[in-house]
Amino acid sequence: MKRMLFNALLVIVFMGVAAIGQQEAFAAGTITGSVETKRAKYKKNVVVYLKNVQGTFNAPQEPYVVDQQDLTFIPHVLPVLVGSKVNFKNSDNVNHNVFSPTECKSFNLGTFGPGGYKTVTFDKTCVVDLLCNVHSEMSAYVVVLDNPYFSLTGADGSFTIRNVPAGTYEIAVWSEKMKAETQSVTVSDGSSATVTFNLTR
Ligand SMILES: [Cu+2]
Repeated sequence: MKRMLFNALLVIVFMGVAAIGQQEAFAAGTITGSVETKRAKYKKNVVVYLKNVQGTFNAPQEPYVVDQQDLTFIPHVLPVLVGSKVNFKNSDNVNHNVFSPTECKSFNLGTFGPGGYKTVTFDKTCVVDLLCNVHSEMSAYVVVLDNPYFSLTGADGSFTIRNVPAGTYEIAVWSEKMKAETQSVTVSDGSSATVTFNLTR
Protein backbone atom coordinates (compact mmCIF):
# COMPACT_ATOMS: atom_id res chain seq x y z
CA MET A 1 0.00 0.00 0.00
CA LYS A 2 2.77 2.39 1.03
CA ARG A 3 4.60 1.46 -2.15
CA MET A 4 1.57 2.36 -4.33
CA LEU A 5 1.27 5.72 -2.60
CA PHE A 6 4.94 6.38 -3.19
CA ASN A 7 4.56 5.48 -6.89
CA ALA A 8 1.55 7.76 -7.23
CA LEU A 9 3.53 10.57 -5.63
CA LEU A 10 6.36 9.99 -8.08
CA VAL A 11 3.94 10.26 -11.01
CA ILE A 12 2.52 13.53 -9.66
CA VAL A 13 6.03 15.01 -9.20
CA PHE A 14 7.00 13.90 -12.70
CA MET A 15 3.88 15.48 -14.24
CA GLY A 16 4.64 18.69 -12.39
CA VAL A 17 8.17 18.86 -13.79
CA ALA A 18 6.86 18.11 -17.30
CA ALA A 19 4.30 20.93 -17.00
CA ILE A 20 6.99 23.44 -15.96
CA GLY A 21 9.13 22.33 -18.91
CA GLN A 22 6.24 22.90 -21.29
CA GLN A 23 5.55 26.36 -19.90
CA GLU A 24 9.16 27.35 -20.52
CA ALA A 25 8.93 26.17 -24.12
CA PHE A 26 6.10 28.69 -24.64
CA ALA A 27 7.69 31.56 -22.73
CA ALA A 28 6.25 34.26 -24.98
CA GLY A 29 2.93 35.90 -25.68
CA THR A 30 0.85 37.25 -28.53
CA ILE A 31 -0.40 40.76 -29.24
CA THR A 32 -3.58 40.99 -31.30
CA GLY A 33 -5.80 43.90 -32.09
CA SER A 34 -7.00 46.23 -34.78
CA VAL A 35 -6.76 49.71 -36.19
CA GLU A 36 -10.04 51.59 -36.33
CA THR A 37 -10.97 54.49 -38.59
CA LYS A 38 -14.07 55.80 -40.32
CA ARG A 39 -12.10 55.83 -43.56
CA ALA A 40 -12.33 52.08 -44.19
CA LYS A 41 -9.72 51.99 -46.93
CA TYR A 42 -7.04 53.18 -44.52
CA LYS A 43 -7.45 50.17 -42.22
CA LYS A 44 -5.31 48.16 -44.61
CA ASN A 45 -1.50 48.34 -44.96
CA VAL A 46 -0.83 49.77 -41.50
CA VAL A 47 2.42 48.61 -39.89
CA VAL A 48 2.02 47.86 -36.17
CA TYR A 49 5.38 47.47 -34.41
CA LEU A 50 7.08 47.35 -31.03
CA LYS A 51 9.66 50.00 -30.11
CA ASN A 52 12.95 49.62 -28.25
CA VAL A 53 12.94 45.83 -27.87
CA GLN A 54 16.20 44.60 -26.30
CA GLY A 55 18.20 41.97 -28.16
CA THR A 56 20.08 41.24 -31.35
CA PHE A 57 17.99 40.16 -34.31
CA ASN A 58 19.17 38.60 -37.54
CA ALA A 59 17.48 39.53 -40.78
CA PRO A 60 16.27 36.61 -42.90
CA GLN A 61 18.76 35.27 -45.48
CA GLU A 62 16.01 34.93 -48.07
CA PRO A 63 15.18 38.20 -49.87
CA TYR A 64 11.67 39.63 -49.80
CA VAL A 65 10.04 40.38 -53.15
CA VAL A 66 8.42 43.59 -54.34
CA ASP A 67 6.92 42.88 -57.73
CA GLN A 68 5.78 45.32 -60.38
CA GLN A 69 2.56 44.16 -61.99
CA ASP A 70 0.09 46.23 -63.99
CA LEU A 71 2.12 49.36 -63.17
CA THR A 72 1.68 48.70 -59.45
CA PHE A 73 4.16 47.75 -56.73
CA ILE A 74 3.05 44.58 -54.94
CA PRO A 75 2.93 44.76 -51.95
CA HIS A 76 2.20 48.44 -51.46
CA VAL A 77 3.71 48.38 -47.96
CA LEU A 78 6.47 45.99 -46.90
CA PRO A 79 7.67 45.98 -43.27
CA VAL A 80 11.11 44.35 -42.82
CA LEU A 81 13.74 43.86 -40.13
CA VAL A 82 16.82 46.05 -40.71
CA GLY A 83 19.41 44.21 -42.83
CA SER A 84 16.77 42.49 -44.96
CA LYS A 85 17.17 42.22 -48.73
CA VAL A 86 14.41 42.96 -51.21
CA ASN A 87 14.33 41.74 -54.82
CA PHE A 88 12.56 44.26 -57.03
CA LYS A 89 10.99 42.26 -59.84
CA ASN A 90 9.44 43.37 -63.09
CA SER A 91 6.51 41.15 -64.13
CA ASP A 92 5.14 43.71 -66.60
CA ASN A 93 5.87 43.81 -70.30
CA VAL A 94 7.15 47.38 -70.07
CA ASN A 95 10.32 48.85 -68.54
CA HIS A 96 10.34 50.18 -64.98
CA ASN A 97 12.91 52.27 -63.13
CA VAL A 98 12.62 51.82 -59.36
CA PHE A 99 14.22 54.50 -57.25
CA SER A 100 14.01 56.04 -53.80
CA PRO A 101 14.54 59.71 -52.95
CA THR A 102 14.45 58.96 -49.19
CA GLU A 103 17.58 60.36 -47.54
CA CYS A 104 18.39 57.35 -45.35
CA LYS A 105 18.26 54.93 -48.30
CA SER A 106 18.35 56.68 -51.64
CA PHE A 107 18.98 54.46 -54.65
CA ASN A 108 18.22 54.20 -58.33
CA LEU A 109 18.04 50.76 -59.93
CA GLY A 110 18.00 52.17 -63.48
CA THR A 111 15.65 51.02 -66.20
CA PHE A 112 15.07 47.31 -66.43
CA GLY A 113 12.79 45.25 -68.55
CA PRO A 114 10.33 42.38 -68.26
CA GLY A 115 11.43 39.38 -66.21
CA GLY A 116 14.38 41.14 -64.60
CA TYR A 117 15.02 41.93 -60.96
CA LYS A 118 17.48 43.87 -58.79
CA THR A 119 18.30 43.51 -55.11
CA VAL A 120 18.52 46.22 -52.44
CA THR A 121 19.64 45.69 -48.82
CA PHE A 122 17.76 47.89 -46.34
CA ASP A 123 20.45 48.61 -43.75
CA LYS A 124 18.97 51.58 -41.85
CA THR A 125 15.77 51.89 -39.86
CA CYS A 126 13.48 54.35 -41.61
CA VAL A 127 10.52 54.48 -43.97
CA VAL A 128 11.78 54.26 -47.55
CA ASP A 129 9.60 55.67 -50.34
CA LEU A 130 9.64 53.68 -53.56
CA LEU A 131 8.91 55.40 -56.86
CA CYS A 132 9.26 54.65 -60.57
CA ASN A 133 10.94 57.09 -62.94
CA VAL A 134 8.86 55.83 -65.87
CA HIS A 135 5.43 55.85 -64.19
CA SER A 136 4.80 58.77 -61.85
CA GLU A 137 1.66 57.13 -60.44
CA MET A 138 3.61 54.20 -58.96
CA SER A 139 4.48 54.34 -55.28
CA ALA A 140 5.14 51.98 -52.37
CA TYR A 141 6.96 51.86 -49.03
CA VAL A 142 9.52 49.67 -47.31
CA VAL A 143 9.21 50.21 -43.54
CA VAL A 144 12.56 49.18 -42.01
CA LEU A 145 12.31 48.26 -38.32
CA ASP A 146 14.88 47.46 -35.61
CA ASN A 147 13.19 44.29 -34.29
CA PRO A 148 11.11 41.46 -35.76
CA TYR A 149 7.98 42.15 -33.68
CA PHE A 150 5.74 43.77 -36.25
CA SER A 151 2.63 43.06 -38.28
CA LEU A 152 0.86 44.48 -41.32
CA THR A 153 -2.90 45.00 -41.07
CA GLY A 154 -5.28 43.33 -43.50
CA ALA A 155 -8.35 44.93 -45.08
CA ASP A 156 -10.30 44.60 -41.80
CA GLY A 157 -7.57 46.41 -39.84
CA SER A 158 -6.66 43.40 -37.73
CA PHE A 159 -3.14 42.41 -36.77
CA THR A 160 -1.26 39.73 -34.80
CA ILE A 161 2.29 39.87 -33.44
CA ARG A 162 3.43 36.41 -32.27
CA ASN A 163 6.18 35.05 -30.01
CA VAL A 164 6.71 38.32 -28.15
CA PRO A 165 8.98 37.84 -25.10
CA ALA A 166 7.18 38.70 -21.84
CA GLY A 167 7.55 42.35 -20.94
CA THR A 168 6.11 45.85 -21.28
CA TYR A 169 6.62 47.60 -24.60
CA GLU A 170 5.69 50.68 -26.55
CA ILE A 171 3.55 49.73 -29.54
CA ALA A 172 3.22 52.13 -32.47
CA VAL A 173 1.75 52.33 -35.96
CA TRP A 174 2.95 53.60 -39.30
CA SER A 175 0.41 54.42 -41.98
CA GLU A 176 0.76 56.10 -45.35
CA LYS A 177 -1.95 58.66 -44.55
CA MET A 178 -3.03 58.29 -40.93
CA LYS A 179 -1.64 58.65 -37.42
CA ALA A 180 -2.30 57.13 -34.01
CA GLU A 181 -0.84 57.60 -30.56
CA THR A 182 1.82 55.18 -29.38
CA GLN A 183 0.54 52.93 -26.59
CA SER A 184 1.95 50.70 -23.89
CA VAL A 185 1.32 46.94 -23.88
CA THR A 186 2.25 44.25 -21.37
CA VAL A 187 2.79 40.72 -22.62
CA SER A 188 2.94 37.74 -20.28
CA ASP A 189 3.98 34.18 -21.06
CA GLY A 190 1.45 32.06 -22.88
CA SER A 191 -1.21 34.75 -23.01
CA SER A 192 -2.60 37.26 -25.45
CA ALA A 193 -2.78 41.05 -25.07
CA THR A 194 -5.16 43.20 -27.11
CA VAL A 195 -4.50 46.70 -28.45
CA THR A 196 -6.83 48.98 -30.43
CA PHE A 197 -5.58 52.01 -32.33
CA ASN A 198 -7.81 54.88 -33.42
CA LEU A 199 -6.38 56.30 -36.62
CA THR A 200 -6.88 59.96 -37.37
CA ARG A 201 -5.68 62.18 -40.14
CU1 LIG B 1 7.20 51.86 -63.64
